[in-house]
Amino acid sequence: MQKSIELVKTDITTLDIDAIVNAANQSLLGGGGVDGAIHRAAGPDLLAECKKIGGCPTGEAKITKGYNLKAKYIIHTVGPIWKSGTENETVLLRKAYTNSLSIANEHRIKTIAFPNISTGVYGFPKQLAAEIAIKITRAFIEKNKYPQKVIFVCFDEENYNIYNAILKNN
Ligand code: AR6
Repeated sequence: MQKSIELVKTDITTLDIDAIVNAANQSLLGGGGVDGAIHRAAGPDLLAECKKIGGCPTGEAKITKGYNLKAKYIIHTVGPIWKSGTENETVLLRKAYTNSLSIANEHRIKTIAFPNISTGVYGFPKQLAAEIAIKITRAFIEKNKYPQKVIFVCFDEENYNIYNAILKNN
């Protein structure tokens, strides 16, 4: 199957696809932003499953069911908190994308959507985060059978314009 990358501006919880990625925190017990939206839409059974997992280190990823979402799975990853740029932030963001994609590959997930990990409360510079997300994803889907389609979901205009420019220009 032809691999593809798409860009949309929407609420990630509304997507009817195999898996969505959550920009979680290390506790995996919910929070604000996209994490809060996903927990609200998936329902309380998600929190119960997350409690059993017992947390997730920064840069790692864990999979749960999607519960009330249309998406069958949720891949929870923890992006880095941007501090000064000298605390391994870029390495950790690359790991968050790579580990999420690896879980999708293991579970033979065909279609997956990513939010703009770390670019909200965690303060990672948006342009740099988008370059990392796109570069890692392009390389991964070229080398692996799954996922076959990756959707980058932007919630704010600024991120949407940044992704659009990068995806168009190379
Ligand atoms: N659909 C898609 N994207 C969204 C949605 C949504 N419904 N809501 C927000 N975004 P953030 P982080 C975008 O702050 O920076 C949480 O409290 C948002 O515009 O959700 O990784 C966690 O529990 C932004 O571009 O995640 C952690 O404590 C992007 O999602 C912490 O925030 C990420 O913003 C993680 O911070």
